[in-house]
Order: sequence, then structure tokens, then C-alpha cells
Amino acid sequence: MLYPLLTKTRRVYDLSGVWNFTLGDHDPQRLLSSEELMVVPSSFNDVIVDKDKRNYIGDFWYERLVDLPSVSDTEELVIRFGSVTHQAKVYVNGTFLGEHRGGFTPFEIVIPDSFYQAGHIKLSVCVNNCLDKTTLPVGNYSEEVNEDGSVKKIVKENFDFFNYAGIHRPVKLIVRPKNHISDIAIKSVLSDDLKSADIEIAFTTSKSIDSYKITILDEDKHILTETSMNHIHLEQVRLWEVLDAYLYTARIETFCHGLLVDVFEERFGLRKVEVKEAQFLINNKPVYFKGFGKHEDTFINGRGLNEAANLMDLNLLKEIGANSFRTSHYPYSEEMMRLADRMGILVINEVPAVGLFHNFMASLDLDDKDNGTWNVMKTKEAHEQAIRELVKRDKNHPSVVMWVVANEPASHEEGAHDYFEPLVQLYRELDPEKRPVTLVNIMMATPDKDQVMDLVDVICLNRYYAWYVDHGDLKKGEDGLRKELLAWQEKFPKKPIIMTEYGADTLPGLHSSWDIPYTEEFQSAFYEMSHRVFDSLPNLVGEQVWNFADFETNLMLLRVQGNHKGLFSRNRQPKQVVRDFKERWRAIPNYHYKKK
Ligand code: GCB
Repeated sequence: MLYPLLTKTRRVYDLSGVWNFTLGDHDPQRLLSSEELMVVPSSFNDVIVDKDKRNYIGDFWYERLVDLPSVSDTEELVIRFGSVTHQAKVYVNGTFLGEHRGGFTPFEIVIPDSFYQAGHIKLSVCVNNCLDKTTLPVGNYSEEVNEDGSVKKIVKENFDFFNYAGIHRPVKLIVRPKNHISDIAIKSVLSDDLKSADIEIAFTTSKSIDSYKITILDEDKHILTETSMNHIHLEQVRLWEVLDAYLYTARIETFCHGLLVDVFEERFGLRKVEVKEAQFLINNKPVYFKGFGKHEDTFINGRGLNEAANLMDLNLLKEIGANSFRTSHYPYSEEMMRLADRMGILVINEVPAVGLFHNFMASLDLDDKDNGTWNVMKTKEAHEQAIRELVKRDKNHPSVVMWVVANEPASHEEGAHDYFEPLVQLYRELDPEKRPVTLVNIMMATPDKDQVMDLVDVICLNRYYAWYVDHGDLKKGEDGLRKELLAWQEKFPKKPIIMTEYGADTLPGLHSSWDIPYTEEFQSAFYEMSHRVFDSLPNLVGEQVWNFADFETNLMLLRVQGNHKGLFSRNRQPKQVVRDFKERWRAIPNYHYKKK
């Protein structure tokens, strides 16, 4: 789906701001009172302050009046939502116009012309934050009857982050041609010496056109070439490199009867991604991933778009010597993806497939006796939709170098292979660039038990030796970690391995002479141990710490006002270990770290 850009033929108006709001029922035929207000974009949960309301599950409403710009006969009016978590129904003047399921991808609603003759509309959005075994992420849904007979809906997250909800990303009003460019897919093939590129620009339009023109521009907006074909050959190209981004622009103009109909500009980068001989190659060079699993999570905004935090995070990421992040555990905002493109940061891009593990706690206690996940989950449809929408949205981003099919599913249980095979295949079919696909493997799915890693290109592992396993015992942790990594290397000698999560909760300011868990000293010792192991493994091509920053979670025995595995606190102050990382990561080059 195209980003809401202002061009010669398109106008974009921002509907961010303060909307009327209510939790519970509302009849969109009537005007929603302004007793309660909410900011768009943001999560409602923390802003609303009241404790019960913070944890509310069910329908809730946003509403505002919108004065409309003029729209000519050849134009249409569209409302575009960057994301609404997790489901949205959209009404204009009380009439239902469309809905979207899935809380992390954009969608559009076209407003029929009969609605905008009056010059203004009433826009109402009914949001729902229920999660169950048909949705992604997966939630454990139940109901309780209150004393007054009313029903209270409850969702226990089947994952380790707070179920923030609301209109999380910008809402835009767009006036665009009825006959518009609806999708663009840019695929480039670099020559062997990486000096020239064959670029194929495929696009679709909502109606037929007579002709089109494609112009390629450099970063300074100088025209490099113009053509009426969708194959372009570029000589002496400048590559998109890790931490040295270069973005070209493809301007597409469509014409009917010799007149301009629509213009859109899509930015793209030229770089080659390949997995070969246990290496992850970017522009033919073996890269070493240094970075983080993250969350979209800040004070006040919750999971709502916070562009200042995004930029600060990526500045901190660069400053510490890192080069990558994973969009754990859902697609991040389009704004974040565009930022990563511009800053040359590698992104491992994940769908919200988290919680695909039935009875996780029980399986920990019962040593794996529960084998029911793939009978219980009814997520296939939501999973396919999430993959389709993610590839559609992010296929042209040079920062995206790999797709994730799921985080920590029960891939050791019967049925996992059958569940994942078509989904991995779907990524491969949809992506014009055929980027590598991975699945992020959970600690129970050890090399002897896992049933799916044969399907993917890269072995991504989340491991917590000396934390969840052999808690606090760094010696045993080191032995266990090394043994398991060697077993993976032996099982899949041609596949590179990336540690996508490793970490220890740490409370800044807590100290100990004996490396006790939760202290700053333990965190340092934990990473020192892990890195010793990583450096000894030739096929391990990346380390992504869990987590970039502390983040909010649901209530659990193991969580002290959230998860504290961040290298930074939730307000982005460094813990002591950041100094160690700076030293290590600044010394590790982006390319050719592991000499084979
Ligand atoms: C994991 C999950 C992540 C958790 C983390 C933890 O394996 O992928 O969502 O937050 O462990 O800290 O327990």
C-alpha cells in the first residue's frame, strides 16, 4: 500500500489531534459527547489514567467532525489509517463504510461522493482490542459476569508485552485522482561487479491509462533517466550500504488523452541480499548483525507513533555501534521503516505472529507434555493476511533484508511443519525481491526437537541460558549455550545463525559484588559470557540483544513494572553495560567480522 504522499495530483490532510472518545457502546447515528477525549495517534491505555479503563477490553469509539476540502469530479476522498489496534469499523455520518482486522498495517476507506456534498462529515471509528486464538497476536480470551449482571471481557496476553490499543498511527484524509496509481513494486538486479543495475518498476492503476512515464532521480532530485518502459538500466550506481544509505526516487506519471492523471514518487535503494554458505551477504560481503529486538513502547504514547522516540532510538543504536533491529513482535510504523531506509539500518521484519504456543507456562512445568498448539490455534487466515499486508506495505524498503514468519511458536510440536510450510512459501511468492525468510525459534525447540527450521534460510534463535535456564549460573549457561549452538551449526551447516534474543533483566542502580541476577554487574557478566560463545562460532553472523529498552508488560510474577532486559531504561537512559557494548560493537566491523 502506498504511503500518503503529497504530489502534484494528491493532497494529504492530517487528522491527528484530539477526538471525542468513549469506552463501550455508542450509536454512530448520534453525536458522541465530548465528555471523554483521546489523542490520535496514541494508545488510549495510559492517557486515560483510570486503572479499570486502562485494562478495558472490548469496543471503544473515536469520533470527530471533519471539514472537507473541495473534491473535483475526477477525484476521490479517502481516509487512510496507518494502523488501528486491533480491529476497526469505520462510519461516516453514521453509515458503516468498511472495516479492518489486524492492528499493525495500514488500510483505506474510500468515501462515496454523496457524503461530501455538505462540505463536512462526521467520522466515527469503532475500535476493538480483543485477542483470541483466531487473531495475531494470540490472546487468551475469557468473560466474567459482574455483580450487576454485565459481562466483563478479559484478554490475558499470550505474549510478553502490554496489549496497548487505539488509533496508533496517523489518520490522513487524501484527495487523489479516481484513476490513481494503486501499487508500485520495484525490483532491482545488480550486475556482478555491483556497478550497474537493471530495475523493473511494476505498478497498478485503479482504471486503465493510455501511457506512462517513469523518471529516476538521484538524492538531490537530479533526473538520471526518463522512459516510457518499466525496465530501466542504470550505470555507475551508488549502492545502499549498511549505515551509508543512498536512496533513488522513481517518479511515475500516468496519462490519459495526453493529460497527466496521477503522479507518485517511490524511494528505493540498490543493494543485493543473499544467503550463501552460512553467510548473510549484503552487496556480496558477509555482514555481521549488531543490534536489538525492540518494541514500539514509550511513556504516555504507549504503542502510539512517537517519531521523536524513533529517531532518538536509531541515533542511540548508531552511537552504540549497532547496525540493525528486528521489528519484534509486529510491523512497526511506516515512518520508522522510512527512517531505517534513510539511516542505512538493517531491518528484520516481523508479522504479529507471537503467542503461537498453547499453554506455554504449563509446558515449562510439565516438560513439554502439552502438544496441542496446532490443534488449538485458528490463526491461519489472520497469519496469511498479516504476511500479505506486510509484504504489500514494505516490499520496496531497502532496509528490509529478511522476513520473519513467527516469533517463538511451538515449533517442536506435532503439526508445526504443516502449519508453517505454506506461510514461508507465501512470503517467497509475494516478495518481488525474494528476500530470505526466517522463523524465530524458542528455547524448547532445540535442534533435536524442532520441526520447522529446515523451511527457512537463516536460523534465528532466542536463548536465555543463565537466565531462564540455569538462572544466575554463568558457567552452566556458557556450556549449555555453546553446546546448543554447535548442535545447530552441525544440523544446518549451510545456514547462517543469528541470535535474535539474549538478555537479562537489570535494574539500573542495583549492584552486587557477586554477580547476582538483576544487578548491573550480572548484566555485564552475562553479555561477556554470551559474546565469548558467539565469537567462537563461525556460522553465527549476528547478535541482537533483548531488548533495546525496558518496556511495559502485563502483570506477571517475573515482571517488575515491565520487562527490564533493556540496555536502556524505558526513558532511554543507558545502563552500565552500554559502555561494554560500545567498546565491543564499535570494534566489530559491519562486514567480514567472522573470518572463515
Ligand atoms: C522471549 C520473547 C520476548 C520476551 C522475552 C523475555 O523469548 O520473544 O517477547 O519479552 O523472551 O524477556 O522473556
